[in-house]
Amino acid sequence: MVQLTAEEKSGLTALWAKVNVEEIGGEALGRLLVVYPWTQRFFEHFGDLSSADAVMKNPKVQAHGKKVLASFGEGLKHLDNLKGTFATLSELHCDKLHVDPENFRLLGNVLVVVLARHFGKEFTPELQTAYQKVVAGVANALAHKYH
Ligand code: HEG
Repeated sequence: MVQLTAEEKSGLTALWAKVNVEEIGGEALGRLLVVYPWTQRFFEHFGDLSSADAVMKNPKVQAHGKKVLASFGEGLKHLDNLKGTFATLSELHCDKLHVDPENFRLLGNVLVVVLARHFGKEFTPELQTAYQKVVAGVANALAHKYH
C-alpha cells in the first residue's frame, strides 16, 4: 500500500511526464549493476559487463533498463492497485527468473538517486519522499507473489 496525498500524486505524475524512460532506465539499471556487482549474475547473457564503462554502454543493459522503467511507469498509473498490476511480473521474477526480491529495493533506491541527479532542484524533498514511497510500494508488489 502506498499512501500519497493528492499533491504528491500530482507532483509525481508531472515529473514523470518529463522522464526520458530510455535514458533514466538505462542509467538506473547500469548503476545497479555497477554498484551491486552481484546483480550481474542475472544478466550474464547480456554480453560485456567487464567494467563500469562497459556496463553503462552495453546496449542490452540500456534496452532492458528502458523496458523495466516503462513497466515501472505503468505502475504509476495504478498506485491504488500495485499488487494487482505487478502480480504477473512478480510470478515471473520468482518462478522463472529467480531474482531475489531484495534487488527490487536496491533498484528503486538507485532510481531515486538517478532522478535526483537528473532533475536537481526540481526534485524537491517532497517529491523525493513521494518517489521513495512509490519505489518501496512497487518493490513490495513485485515481491508479493514470492513463495
Ligand atoms: Mg525485471 C525481465 C520489469 C526489476 C531482472 N523485468 C523483466 C521484464 C519486465 C521487468 C517488464 C520483461 C518481462 C517479459 O519479458 O515478459 N523488473 C521489472 C520491474 C522492476 C524489475 C518493473 C523493478 C522496478 N528485474 C528487476 C531487477 C532484476 C530484474 C532488480 C535483477 C537484479 N527482469 C530481470 C531479468 C529479466 C527481467 C533477468 C529477463 C531479462 C531478459 O533475459 O531479457
